[in-house]
Amino acid sequence: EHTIYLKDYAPTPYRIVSVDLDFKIAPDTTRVRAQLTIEPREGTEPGAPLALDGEELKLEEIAIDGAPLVLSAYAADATGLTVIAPPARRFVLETLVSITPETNTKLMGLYRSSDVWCTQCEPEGFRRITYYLDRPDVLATFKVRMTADETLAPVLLANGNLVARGSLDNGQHFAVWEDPFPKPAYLFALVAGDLGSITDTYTTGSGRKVDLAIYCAHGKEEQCAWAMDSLKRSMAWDEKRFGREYDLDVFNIVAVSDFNFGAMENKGLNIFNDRLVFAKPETATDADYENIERVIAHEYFHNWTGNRITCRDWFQLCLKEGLTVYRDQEFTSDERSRSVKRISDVLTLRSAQFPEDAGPLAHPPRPDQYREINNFYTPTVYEKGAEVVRMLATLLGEAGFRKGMDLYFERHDGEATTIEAFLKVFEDANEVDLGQFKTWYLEAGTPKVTVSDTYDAESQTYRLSINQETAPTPGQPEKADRVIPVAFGLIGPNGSPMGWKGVSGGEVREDMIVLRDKSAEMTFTGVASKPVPSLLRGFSAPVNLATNLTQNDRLFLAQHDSDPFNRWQALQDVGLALIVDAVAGNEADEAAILALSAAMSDTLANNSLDDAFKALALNLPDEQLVGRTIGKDVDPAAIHTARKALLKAVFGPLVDRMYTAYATLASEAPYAPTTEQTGRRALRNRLMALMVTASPNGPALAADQYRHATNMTDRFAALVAAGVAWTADAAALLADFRLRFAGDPLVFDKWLAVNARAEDEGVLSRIEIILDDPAFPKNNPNRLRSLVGSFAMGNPVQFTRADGAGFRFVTQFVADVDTRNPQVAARVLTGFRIWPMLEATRREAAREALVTLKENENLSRNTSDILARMLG
Ligand code: HT7
Ligand code: ZN
Repeated sequence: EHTIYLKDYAPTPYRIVSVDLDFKIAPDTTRVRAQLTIEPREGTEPGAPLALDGEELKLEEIAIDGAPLVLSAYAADATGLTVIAPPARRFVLETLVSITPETNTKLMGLYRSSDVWCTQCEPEGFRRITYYLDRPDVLATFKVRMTADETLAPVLLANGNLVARGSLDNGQHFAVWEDPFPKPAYLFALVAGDLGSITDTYTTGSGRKVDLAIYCAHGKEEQCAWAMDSLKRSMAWDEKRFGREYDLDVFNIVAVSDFNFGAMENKGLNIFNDRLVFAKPETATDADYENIERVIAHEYFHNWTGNRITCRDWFQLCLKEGLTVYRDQEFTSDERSRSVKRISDVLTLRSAQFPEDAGPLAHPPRPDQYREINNFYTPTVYEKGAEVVRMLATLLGEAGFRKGMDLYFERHDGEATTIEAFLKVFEDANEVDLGQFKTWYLEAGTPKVTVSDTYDAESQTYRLSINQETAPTPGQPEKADRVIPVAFGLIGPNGSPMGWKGVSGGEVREDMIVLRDKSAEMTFTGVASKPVPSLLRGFSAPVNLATNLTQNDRLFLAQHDSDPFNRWQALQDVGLALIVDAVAGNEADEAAILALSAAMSDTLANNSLDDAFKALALNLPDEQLVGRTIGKDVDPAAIHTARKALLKAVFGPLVDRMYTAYATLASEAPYAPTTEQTGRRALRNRLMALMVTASPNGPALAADQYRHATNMTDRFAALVAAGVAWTADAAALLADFRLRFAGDPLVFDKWLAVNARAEDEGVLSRIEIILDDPAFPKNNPNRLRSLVGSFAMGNPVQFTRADGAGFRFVTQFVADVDTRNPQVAARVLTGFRIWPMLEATRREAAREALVTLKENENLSRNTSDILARMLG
């Protein structure tokens, strides 16, 4: 199979200057007439062939400067169209193709979702609409004319500004849109359908009035209010924090029901998976509200980081994605609680990216080869990419980082550029050398940072030795040393921060060690008593940290650290060590369990901590994290048992206190997705979930909460607690939920996900019954991912059943879905990435399922690429 390498990058021999598209949209067949104004680049050999991309297109006409081409002047096949000897000057290539959006189940290119025609072009969908140089370094201005039946498609949208519209004969109408900003084809979008909308306006800092609209299925309009509110706050934030204003007269968002991803940042016309637009208190949870806010912001922020400045090639994907995730994280931190956001982001990083980086699919944030680019929209490109940008900000400081960003926007506006250019602006703006820093972009794997300390009372010196090690990853046996910012502080015996007189032996700033070598040994003088070090504050680098801290040291940090992230981390570390110990069969450290229980109790009672923080703290590390910590011969069932037992031991003694707090936290206030209310509900629901495990009365409490809930956050939390633990009421609650919200597909997704995550043995057969129902929507990515994706990613014990039934179910599902939607199939298959770490029986069962899938000769490139890498 064909591999594409970064080292082979070369500009195209021809440029496309401008594009004129004319869409005749109609059921069954849509015709696309394209007039591409093309010119040879300087240095192109006169008459060199012009190779355009094209897939599943039926070519009906082709002409250059108005003259039809003879058959021998071009060649068309399944991957594109070659004009054999084009003019050696500027010319207009005109093609007419027909396409069939109705049968497009891949959801790339132009397709039909619930009767609405819509597009998805990133990364390589535009070639399914017309013949084109479908790559991000070809930037052109687009003018789009669309014609459709006025009843079927009263709404006609494309990128940019509306320049004309009107009625035609036979019930047809048309609209013309023009986008003045040159853009790559992946940012093209079009929507045609019968849609409702809400509208608003936003005035930018410099006084430009922007018309805002969100389009959706009729009847859902009032569920778009939160998305609109989030959009306006995003626009204001990007002006304030990054000095970036919006640049067109309109900004449109469209919600569609069938979408392969979360959302898409098409210029002036963002298209969204409707699950990331619709919200009302009865059907959306606090987490849904926060997710909508985050993704609306993310897509909006792409207008500058992605659209105005785009990627030269797809190897540079994290140039726009990592940076834009960093920006959306900062937005949420500024709008809500910074420490809570940081903890949540690190939880996501550890549960999604760390396993990727430690397994067969590991790749650098900027890969240097790929077979299928769709398989690189990964947690590494997005979340680790954001961590790398965050480290830049940490190392350069807020002002230095902003100077670099300002220079980036100034220097590269209108360009398709690279990670090298991005790093260069920070070097130039701050007069620093980021040569070593670049390793973060080029190498895969999570470094392990090991720290140990010693104290000498007599000389009042304190020593920290620190070293880094990154294990080999596929294709990268050798690893270079990285620049690692380790934010830190020393804490004295009374719990207060502790200073020092002098330090030698390493690069130590006021509150940060910068490790550049394999190891460093730092000596702090004038340290009056033995401190406890608080290391990697705020998770200042995406690494695994190992220290010689004792359980007591950690409990001390949990109580005294001024850094909220490390307070949280310390409690998690105490729990982690206890679970790992239990799985290893060691005798329980009763003293540590009691101490952890007391620390949890103190956390609950501490009035200076906010509720959302407490909700995160009153927990034990998840089972997958425990598995990765153990690292090999992992038995997920044993981990599950050990974790459950520790939950009981730690929280059992606190049940009365938890119940009192639970009762006190109840609120009569009308639902609002505010930070204050969200935190309160998060803590109350966390306590409820803990009681389901730790108290005999827990299951009844959950059932009671489910029945009396007045919003989806509380109702769903109870359903999850009961459903995942598969309590005696679980089946009845699920049945009620299904009926109560019948007809709402997004609530159906919630129901599917709970079904998929149930921990009991019966879960797999119940999933099969759901999936085999002829009424189950077999082509909708949201439904498929909620059911099967949740099973493969969110039910570690049953997915990895020792008899292999979980593995076989998923590979059979992948083989089936792959024939219709390869992107969904390939993504679900990544659930197998943990297989090499499993104990022998499970490992062999997983391998067998994967090998059987590989025997299927018709697999898509998406799925066969994941499969080949998975099997190594
Ligand atoms: N830039 C967008 C990526 C995306 C996408 C990728 C593959 C297939 C379908 C897709 N839809 C959207 C989304 C983002 O990161 O903002
Ligand atoms: Zn993005």
